[in-house]
Amino acid sequence: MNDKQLIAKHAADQVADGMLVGLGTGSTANYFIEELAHRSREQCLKVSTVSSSIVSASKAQQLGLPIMGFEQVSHVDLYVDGADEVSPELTLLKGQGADLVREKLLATACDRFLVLIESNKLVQRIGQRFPIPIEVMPFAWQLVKKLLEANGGHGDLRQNASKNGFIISSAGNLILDMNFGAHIDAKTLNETLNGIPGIVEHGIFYGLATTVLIGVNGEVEERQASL
Ligand code: DER
Repeated sequence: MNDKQLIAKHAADQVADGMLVGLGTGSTANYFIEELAHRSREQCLKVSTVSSSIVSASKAQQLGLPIMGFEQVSHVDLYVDGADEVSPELTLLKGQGADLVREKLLATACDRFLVLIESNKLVQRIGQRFPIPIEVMPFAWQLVKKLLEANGGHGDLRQNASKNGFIISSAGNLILDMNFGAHIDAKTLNETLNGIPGIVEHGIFYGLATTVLIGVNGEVEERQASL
């Protein structure tokens, strides 16, 4: 069992009968979906799920997990997802998968947000390894980019995999990947981005994670947010 599988299993063990579980997106979230499906099959665990993306919804469906439509859900017990960076204060950077709107909705609506990472995702500051993904209304991208530049950012629209156009999020928006350097902290940047019109969502998840499970060489380290 690799570290991602190990933390995914650890997370699946925290799911209780009757829970509505939010499913994340990405390779680590995929392992969690497999482990959850395994428990529901082998231990008759009764859960329903809501998914942060079409990709994870179809994986859950293939594995026989009951899925609810996003519009049917008003409360989520537990949301389990990966992250691209995690700071010492448990601020996250997400958005490499370009499904920010559903991910942040689930992270905000849930009772508990369990984040699964390998230790290489730990950083000293948000933005250390990746630019900040910023999802913008397509018609607003140039105006938003100017406002972000005025706040010390530089970057551009994210290209699609074939590099012949721009990536479109599942909510139909464009993604600006912006670097802000070390001089602006995640709390301030979160507040700045929350206040710019035309931004639909962004990748800083500030004060949202409840617990981070870190896979390190076959061991699971657990960090709790201090609230
Ligand atoms: O898209 C995201 O926000 C996720 O954090 C995702 O990028 C993490 O994926 P991974 O588990 O494959 O690293």
